[in-house]
Amino acid sequence: MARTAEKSTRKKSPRKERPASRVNKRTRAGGKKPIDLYYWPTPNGWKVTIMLEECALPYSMIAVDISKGDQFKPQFLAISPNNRMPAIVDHDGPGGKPISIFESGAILQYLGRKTGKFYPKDERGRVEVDQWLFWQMANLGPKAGEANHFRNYAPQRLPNAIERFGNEMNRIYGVMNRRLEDREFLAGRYSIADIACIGWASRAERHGHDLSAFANVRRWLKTVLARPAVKRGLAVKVEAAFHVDMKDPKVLAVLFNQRAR
Ligand SMILES: N[C@@H](CCC(=O)N[C@@H](CS)C(=O)NCC(=O)O)C(=O)O
Repeated sequence: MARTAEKSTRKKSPRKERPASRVNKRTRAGGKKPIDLYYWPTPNGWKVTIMLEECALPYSMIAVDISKGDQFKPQFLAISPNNRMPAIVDHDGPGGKPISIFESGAILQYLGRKTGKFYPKDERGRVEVDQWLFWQMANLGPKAGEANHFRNYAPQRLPNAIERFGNEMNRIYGVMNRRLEDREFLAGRYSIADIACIGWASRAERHGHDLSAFANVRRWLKTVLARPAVKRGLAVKVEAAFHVDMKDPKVLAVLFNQRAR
């Protein structure tokens, strides 16, 4: 099982999760530095914690407090120029040299290639996975984000936006439900395409999306949530995230008033 530790991009952040020193001991003993994971506990972050746990790769978690603007710090932007987490640095990248990666889909593909797990090597199998991974990246994730925004955080209630993204979520879960009609997982076998969807689907009801009409999605969700690595991935917490007040104007300004800098 992989160990996690919270580092922080802020200098004096409290470290309530497992301390980095435990990871460093392991590093000295194992000879390899753990992967640095830049993370905040959200569905996009969980894609990577789940994959790291599934692959039993050691990693060191570095909290990116997106409610306070850590995502705009130069040292983070050097790794993730789109000012979004997750991102990773693999110190044991190609040629034994470090590599940094942003965009959760690219991270999943990289880790799949690196470990040979949850990402088929044959072209047909890989195309199956890629289609559903990109489907998640372009549909389930962004549309759920907008649906959540207009339902829960927008300063004005905009019925048309709420309806538009609510309908999209219904359409998207309908697509997923049909796909899962005659197969256990999105690309046949459990893969990074499933891993990309878990965090979103696990929060669907909480975000106000009704899954009752989508029996195949619910069956799939039950199966994936029963996996021990999925449980561990979803349980990677950051203490500071519990104290974010989504009504605080400063937090709303950081998250929802972004323009080119
Ligand atoms: N397409 C990106 C999306 C990542 C993303 O939207 N991350 C959010 C949290 S779930 C974030 O970092 N937000 C910071 C911000 O909005 O400034 C990926 O999949 O990696």
